[in-house]
Amino acid sequence: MTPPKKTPTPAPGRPGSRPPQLEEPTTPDGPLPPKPDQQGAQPRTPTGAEPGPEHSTNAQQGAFLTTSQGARLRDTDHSLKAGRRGPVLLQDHHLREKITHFDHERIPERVVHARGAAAHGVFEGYGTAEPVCRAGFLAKGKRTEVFTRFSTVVGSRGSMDTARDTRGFATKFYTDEGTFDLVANNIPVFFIQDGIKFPDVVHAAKPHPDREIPQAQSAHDTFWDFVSLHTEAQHHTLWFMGDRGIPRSYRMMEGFGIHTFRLANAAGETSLVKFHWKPQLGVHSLTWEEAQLLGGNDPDFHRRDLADAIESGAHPSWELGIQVFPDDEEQSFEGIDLLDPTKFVPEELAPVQPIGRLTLDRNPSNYFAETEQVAFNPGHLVPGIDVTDDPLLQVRLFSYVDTQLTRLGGPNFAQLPINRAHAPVNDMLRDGYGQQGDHAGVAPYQPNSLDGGCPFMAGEMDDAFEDLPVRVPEGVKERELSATFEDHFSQTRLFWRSMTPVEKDHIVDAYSFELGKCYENTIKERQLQSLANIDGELCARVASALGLPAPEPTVPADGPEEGPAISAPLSQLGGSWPVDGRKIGIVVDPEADNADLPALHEAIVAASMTPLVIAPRGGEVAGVAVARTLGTAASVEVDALLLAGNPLLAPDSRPSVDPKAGAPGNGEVEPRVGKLIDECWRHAKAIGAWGPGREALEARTAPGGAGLVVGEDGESVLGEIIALLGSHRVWERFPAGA
Ligand code: HDE
Repeated sequence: MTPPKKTPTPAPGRPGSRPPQLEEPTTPDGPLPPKPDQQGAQPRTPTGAEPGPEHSTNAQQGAFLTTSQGARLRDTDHSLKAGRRGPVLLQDHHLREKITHFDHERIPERVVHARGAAAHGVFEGYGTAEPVCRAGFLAKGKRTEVFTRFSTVVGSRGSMDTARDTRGFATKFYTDEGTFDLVANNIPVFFIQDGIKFPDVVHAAKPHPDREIPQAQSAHDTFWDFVSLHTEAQHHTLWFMGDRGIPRSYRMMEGFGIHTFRLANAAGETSLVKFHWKPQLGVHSLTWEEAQLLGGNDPDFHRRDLADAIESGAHPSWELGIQVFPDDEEQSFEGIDLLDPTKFVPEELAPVQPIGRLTLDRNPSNYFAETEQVAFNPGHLVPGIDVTDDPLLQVRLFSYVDTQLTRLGGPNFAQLPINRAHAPVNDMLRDGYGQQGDHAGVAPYQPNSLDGGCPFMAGEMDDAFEDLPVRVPEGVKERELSATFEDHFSQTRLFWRSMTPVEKDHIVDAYSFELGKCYENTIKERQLQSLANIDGELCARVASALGLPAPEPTVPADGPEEGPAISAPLSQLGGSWPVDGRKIGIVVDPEADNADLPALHEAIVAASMTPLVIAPRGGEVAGVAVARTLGTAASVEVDALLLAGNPLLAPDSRPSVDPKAGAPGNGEVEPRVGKLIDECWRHAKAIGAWGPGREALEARTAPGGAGLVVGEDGESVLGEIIALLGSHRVWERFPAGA
């Protein structure tokens, strides 16, 4: 028999053959060192800023593409075939490995809080918590690495950032004594009082099960059906019908632990506390129209805002504070049941005492590895911090690990780099899917003698976590809540009454929109009954918008029995705040004299803000890069607008732009510039103008209108614009004013 003939190997470089062989830079003996970009230098950041410090050591080692077993590859573009035009061979390991892995790239999204954005940072303790808490990370000057993930609740992973919703604010503190997770929201009260109802409220808020619409919305029948049937949900709902449901930025949100927690000091004395995050930049929101426009214009608005701010060096920061209450048997304070998560404690009754500062200063280098795989759990506690019997918190203590077992594919997700404790871990947990550890020893059980008794139990002096010896209240087993949970309206009323006129207008508009999107009149009528029980004026205004009669209240319209009639910190208006990370649009006319533009650009950067130069076409104007053309610019992207020129005031001499935009005659404002001005005016943003920009401003706005700054040059206008930005918006421009 003659052996079969070998198919001749095609010569390198011939058309249709394998690509030419790459020349090896070195012939290494050991594993190749990581490439510069694998050591963390990522030149791929949008602004070319300095990259994050490290990548996981077990990813992307060496300079060559390899299989997952480390065999170097010469071709990843062609499958192995029986002849160039023949079938693909099953023996092609690289092909099968590449496709199989790809087939399994997606993991289940979070059942709630699926859409999020996160950042690394540092927490520095003030030492002021020492009298009530022994946790080491709160000690004066102690710095602890953290990872914070912000999220919407209802929408799925690809939904828009600016939906009206509650926001998650979860922080992982990698402390020396183990990881502490503060898994908080941007609203201090919750929909339900007992965790057993969580699936109900979430099913009601998620898209309808038949058509799977609407996405990331509460403006639909099932949500309002649930809310109107469960009066305990009214308080939380009012908060997110308010401006807090559409934050301007994750950087400008408060955070609340909601539940009451129990702290213990070094002497073992306990206190009850509520955790608060206070943003250095103040609490600010979008207008509803901005939120809706952004949904189409930039669905990633909050994600982009956080990453851009951190990358530009405007590192967002929050103060952590606590309200402290005595830990007595009642577990209530000034008539407020501290175990009821639908209640908050007004700051007038218990001031928020600062205990440390969080600063987010580094963007994740890989979204999936970090932001998607991070696993928070309110049960991750450290010595000195413990839970209470809040029936919502108690259920959460079960839910997080349970969901993560499915979401992260098994019980070893604590070994993922983002979830690894920074304290030494010696847990005797073994095996399971995705096990990363190569554990030594033969005795992962206690007690043992074969591993020398290791690991040891901590002694009294070894700073171990301690379950605080709290008295359990006596009673019989029953499916009931305490009678002190029954009042659902008085704090809801307190919130409404604490709003300024303009905030009340926004709330009325929000209810009118949301209920107006419902089909069932019975649901609207039932919700109006709850609004009547909150406040007559609120009910009458929403009823009028819906064209329905306003019902009479069925409960007395009292405020809370104790405490203030109005709580000032609930309103977002007032005060002046830093403008770090704000975006300033500058409309320029490339044909005009733009000699001052570089200096203006620099002045904006020096004020920790980002300038966006807007011109008819891309390229540069006076050496400054055009960030947006008139085709890509959107008013909702900027916090203030500067008009240095109006690009098409004299269209005859200008390069042609989109003909659909219309052709303005001499003296007319270019339509897209006009739209920018109109929207900024409507959204109560500061607008400044000089030179030919003044004509555009005067043509589109009321002369002498609030928040309009006209000057000789950009720099003089900028100063006033920054002052106006400090209060976020020109509130007087809304009909109700401040
Ligand atoms: Fe959550 N929640 N939750 N939650 N929650 C989750 O855990 C749950 C509640 C909060 O960025 C899930 O890993 C129950 C209150 C945040 O990864 C899940 C109840 C507060 C995040 C879960 C609540 C929160 C979650 C989904 C009622 C504010 C996002 C994925 C008893 C104090 C964390 C996951 C992140 C995520 C359950 C109520 C905050 C299913 C059962 C109240 C910020 O385990």
